[in-house]
Amino acid sequence: MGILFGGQNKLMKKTSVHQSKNIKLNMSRRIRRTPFTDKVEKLGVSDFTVVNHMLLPKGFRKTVEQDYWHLSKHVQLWDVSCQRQVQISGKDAFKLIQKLTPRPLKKMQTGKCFYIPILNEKGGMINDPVLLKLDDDMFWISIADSDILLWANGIAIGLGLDVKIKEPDVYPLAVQGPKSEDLLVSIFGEEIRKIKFFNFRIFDFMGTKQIIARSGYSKQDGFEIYFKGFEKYFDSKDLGENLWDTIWKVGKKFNISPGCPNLIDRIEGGLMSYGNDFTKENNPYECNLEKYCKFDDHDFIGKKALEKIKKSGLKQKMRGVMFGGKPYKPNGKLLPVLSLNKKIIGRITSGIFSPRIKKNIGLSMISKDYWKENQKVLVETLDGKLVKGTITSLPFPK
Ligand code: THG
Repeated sequence: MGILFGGQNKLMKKTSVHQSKNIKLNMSRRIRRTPFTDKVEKLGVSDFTVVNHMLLPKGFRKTVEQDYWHLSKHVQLWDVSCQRQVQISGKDAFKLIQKLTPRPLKKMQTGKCFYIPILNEKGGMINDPVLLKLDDDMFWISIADSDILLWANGIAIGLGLDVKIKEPDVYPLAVQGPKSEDLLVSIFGEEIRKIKFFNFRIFDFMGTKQIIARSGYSKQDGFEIYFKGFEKYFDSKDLGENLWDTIWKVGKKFNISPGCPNLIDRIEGGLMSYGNDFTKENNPYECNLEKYCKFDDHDFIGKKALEKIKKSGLKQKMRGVMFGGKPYKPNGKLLPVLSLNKKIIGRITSGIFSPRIKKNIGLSMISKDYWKENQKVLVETLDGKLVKGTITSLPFPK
């Protein structure tokens, strides 16, 4: 079990502390606000979390379920500025980025977004960002919650590469949901419809160039505006608030609401969260990311280790678990998953009741002998009861 669930056992004891109500997080300069934080506060944000040392709204005084139905029918505006960009430019920019990931990038064209694993030298996942190619010598890495700025800088120094690395003045704003396309067409014109999934185009906003991609941390249709501040003309907060207000005003006729990545939608869609569902203790195969790991073509950090892992085989893999019992309200505790003869075979790292599937659903690394679809399992719920469960593939079946 030590190998299987390294790191997570220790976590289990501590997590109940995270649930303590009435204890406030002390805000300081290290917990960065975004150009949109004032806006989400005015709209009644009820909780924040911190990602990449920056505030991320977690709720708006509605239930996750109300928010889920709204997202699936209308349009929402999310402050996902915490998806920080690591900008890598210069003569060796491509060389450095290709060194960071097992996914081949040779054929990547300007205007494309690629989901890429980033590994350490042991083949462990240290991030799963979206990479944007802005030009042959200019890339943004749109990171999950770990410090890739430092990692990339260290590697560039170590290899003596000719690159510039910085965190630009960019704050992604997600417009998600089935009405997001019509909403953005009303502001930026018909060209919005031409953006294909995981591609971006450049649009004008008040005389500034803004990147808009068709992407987002949701399985509904949606866009991400990589809002960029231009100090030359405005303070980035003024321009950002202007953009927010423009979307909000036009959004009214599309029934817009403020939102944030939705846990039900994310789990149903099988979108994993770095630091929650997987960590550096996990390799990309365990995370079902084998399609982004190619060996023939280039050298990358973690390559040797990954080859070894591939040869020796896997002990566990990320799976969906559907389970009964009372509608599960997540509280930070990891629910044990057991075989029918009561051996621990996994722990649910993200779980919630799905009103569409009408069952509890969760994500869990599952040990080898049990990870097949339709495998019957048991899940230990918060009150210590064992309930019946089934292993599913990801995303959860429609
Ligand atoms: N958007 C942007 N940056 C991000 C996220 C995001 N950085 C952090 C985090 N989210 C990265 N994680 C993911 C995980 C999955 C997806 C996007 C970001 C995703 N995957 C598609 C899927 O699984 O269907 C397709 C991937 C592909 O085709 O390459 O959308 O949300 N800017």
